[in-house]
Amino acid sequence: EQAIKDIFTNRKFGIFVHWGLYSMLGGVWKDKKTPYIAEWIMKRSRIPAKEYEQLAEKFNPSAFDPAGWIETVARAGARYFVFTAKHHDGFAMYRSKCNRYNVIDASGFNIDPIEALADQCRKRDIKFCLYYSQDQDWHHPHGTGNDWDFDPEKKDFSIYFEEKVKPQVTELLSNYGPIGLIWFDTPVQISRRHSKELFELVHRLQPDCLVNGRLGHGIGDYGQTEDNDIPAGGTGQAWEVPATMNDSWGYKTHDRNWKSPQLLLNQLIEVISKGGNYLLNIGPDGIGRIPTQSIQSAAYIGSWLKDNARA
Ligand code: JFZ
Repeated sequence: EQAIKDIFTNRKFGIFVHWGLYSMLGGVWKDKKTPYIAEWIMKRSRIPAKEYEQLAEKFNPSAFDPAGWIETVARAGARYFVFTAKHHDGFAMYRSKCNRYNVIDASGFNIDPIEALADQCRKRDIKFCLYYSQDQDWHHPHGTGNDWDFDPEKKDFSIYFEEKVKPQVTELLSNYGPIGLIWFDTPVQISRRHSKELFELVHRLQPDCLVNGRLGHGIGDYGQTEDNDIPAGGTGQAWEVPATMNDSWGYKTHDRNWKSPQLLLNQLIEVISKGGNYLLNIGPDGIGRIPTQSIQSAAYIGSWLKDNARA
């Protein structure tokens, strides 16, 4: 109740960040530009896991600036922040002790982005939250979605769930202080029993951490609309609209279809006036730079809020 009240009554507006190995590709693999959302490039281009893994070795985001990123979030007037701890590619963007395929152990980079971002959020009273792909995992032999390296017939979701999902969600909820909400996504294979178990695990570790509506089987603490989709409202339930500034979540070099700052502000006002929360995405590039358009839109929204909305 308190948690719902905090994020869905008081905070209302969040910034989402999709950042991972896919950001290094910007939607381009071997000179071929993917027409799809850029964080899906491993699957769309059927990149062998062994080859995709090599991106980790080259991961060295010299422009990663946690204070600057959260400055942008604060400037936008956003009051919560959701970061991709692990997307469908299976790569953990934090120090994971239970799986070596993570930013500390598999790359030369020695900063834990989650630790750094959580610290910055705490300093500015921005609620720190995480995205975790609990079902699709294209790197784990038993995760969902990779049928070019691993035979789906031979998969056992429970193995992946026990050796990766539960331990990683446990780490994430144990090592970084209070987490406002955890954003699960694209339930496909996950059974009701597994969804329920994960829901209970989250609440056992952090009773105040909310679970979004994409864990699977209708389990969760609040509703999720389709991406960029704004419902009529009036349900009395907490709901959230995830939205992008262009047509991709992960950084995509050739996506120039940026929504104008005015349009994004209109969306935010429409969603919030109908009772929802607005979660607006930014996709920094592989070295950690936030696209100029995103910085400008964030500043535009924030200055309007400052002038027109009373806290
Ligand atoms: C998912 C992810 O596959 C995608 O990469 C991104 O992280 C996005 C935020 O979430 O994509 C979805 C999931 C659900 C819907 C649309 C895209 N939906 O319900 O319309």
